[in-house]
Amino acid sequence: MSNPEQPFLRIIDSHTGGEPTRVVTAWPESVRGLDEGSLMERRKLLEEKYDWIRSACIHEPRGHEAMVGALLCPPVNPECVTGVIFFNNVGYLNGCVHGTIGVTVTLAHLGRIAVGKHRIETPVGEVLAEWHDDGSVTVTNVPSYRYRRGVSLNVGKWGKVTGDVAWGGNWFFLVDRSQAEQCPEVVPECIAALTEFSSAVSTALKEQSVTGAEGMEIDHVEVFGDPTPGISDSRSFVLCPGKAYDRSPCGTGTSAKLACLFADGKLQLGQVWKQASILNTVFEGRVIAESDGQMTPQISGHAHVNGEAIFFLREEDPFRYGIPT
Ligand code: PYC
Repeated sequence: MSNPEQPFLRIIDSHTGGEPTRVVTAWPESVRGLDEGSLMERRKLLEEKYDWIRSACIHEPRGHEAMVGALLCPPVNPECVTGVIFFNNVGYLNGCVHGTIGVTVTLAHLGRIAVGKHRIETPVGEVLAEWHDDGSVTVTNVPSYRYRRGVSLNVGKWGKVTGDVAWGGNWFFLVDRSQAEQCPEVVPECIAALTEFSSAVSTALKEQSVTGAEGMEIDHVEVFGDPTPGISDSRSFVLCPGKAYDRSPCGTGTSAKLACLFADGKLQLGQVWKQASILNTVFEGRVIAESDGQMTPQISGHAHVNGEAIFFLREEDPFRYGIPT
């Protein structure tokens, strides 16, 4: 058992299609205010005063660059099962679908939810998560849309790269590999080259002032390859803001992809789109509603709880809050 006098964090780990989610369920009593105010205010408090919770969970030696954290806190709306604030190796995330799937199976593991639908509060609004009796989870994501089509960038040695800008809970630049001559193949053997390519695209977006709506930074790059026969309609590689690639098919990225397909008339309401990750793990996505140029995506996937721990934060440990990056 943890000793309340000893600083600690209590965590539960899971992965969703290979992408980790580290849920923080308890912290020292000296941390105050994470149960008051709006979730956006609490996210700000975490960022300004208690960022060490993020760094202790995400950075080495306990974490690694691909780790995503999710701090559970009481919701403002009592109809929600929990509030959650997501973070990664460089800061705090708007939305995170693989993380919501991870949080849902963690709540089930804790006995806090039964099979059925549950509302979860985030700093950018509520999402609906349904835990099914086969263990899978369906997340009804925030309304998504394509903002710009066929934007061309000059990407140094990679030449001209054309893609779409879309919102799926985060901002994405979506590149169809067949339209980008120099783009590496979307296969696991090319992860290093895809990381280099996508980082160069990310830099070009900044240098060439290509943004999402209202000047918002496009902080995710998504490259789409061919279908994997019998598995998916397309395989993708997603580069996240901290330069780690998403091991899952990226739920917000799949939502952005669905928005583009829907806008092009290549996907109908209710039609299933199977999106594979670079590791060939699959999310099923569909559009369930359309209104005012935006569509509501639903994403289904599986997550597995794979560990529980108490992290000690002892003063004599120079890396108790993680190795600074
Ligand atoms: O599944 O939405 C997602 C996601 C965002 C960043 C990592 N995963």
